[in-house]
Amino acid sequence: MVGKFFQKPGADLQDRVPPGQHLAKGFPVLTYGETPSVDRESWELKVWGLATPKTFTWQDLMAMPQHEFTADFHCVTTWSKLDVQWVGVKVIDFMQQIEVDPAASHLMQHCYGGYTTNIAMADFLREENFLAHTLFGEPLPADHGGPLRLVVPHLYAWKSAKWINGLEFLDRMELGFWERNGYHHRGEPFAEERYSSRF
Ligand SMILES: Nc1nc2c(c(=O)[nH]1)N[C@H]1C(S)=C(S)[C@@H](COP(=O)(O)O)O[C@H]1N2
Ligand SMILES: [Mo]
Repeated sequence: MVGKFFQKPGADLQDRVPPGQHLAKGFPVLTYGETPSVDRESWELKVWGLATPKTFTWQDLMAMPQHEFTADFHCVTTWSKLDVQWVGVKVIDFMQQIEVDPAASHLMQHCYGGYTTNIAMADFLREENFLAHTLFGEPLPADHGGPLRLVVPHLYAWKSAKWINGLEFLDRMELGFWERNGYHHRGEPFAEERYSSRF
């Protein structure tokens, strides 16, 4: 898929672009279904399952430490975008605000609109993961997941839930939307974990 909107990475960038990926010139939008419309005033993020249930409002999120992040973004449909600039809250800082049962090994990300995606605790609790509300200096546009999305740079971007509104802590792996439809349960781009071997 090399053409007007994609280019092959130059030699200098090759170690940053996973196998089988091409650089996108813009920042494509990839959504299954409609873009939900959620305003910051009514937005909520809930945690449940193997965690003490708690609901966060926009104000709660803004009171947490804010950081700038620059991260590469890899969609399994073979486009990557390098150096995406975000502002948001580190997952590890967010986790300070909740109480999770030590038996929790996995979680399910839930979204406005019904999308889900699973992730192991070890992949979720990484220093470089964050909840983003700003993209290239502007409020995160609705089609990119605004008001708030998760960003997990070390996995394919289908693990980065847009319009996130729930974290369900689990003591086993359950499969989310794309994972039930043939995609890999983990999705590490440099290992090309694209599809599930069960299909
Ligand atoms: N809620 C929700 N989150 C989602 C998706 C989706 O369809 N719904 N698509 C995923 C996929 S496949 C990708 S590649 C990225 C795309 O993010 P973008 O549209 O900001 O480029 O979001 C991920 N998060
Ligand atoms: Mo994707």
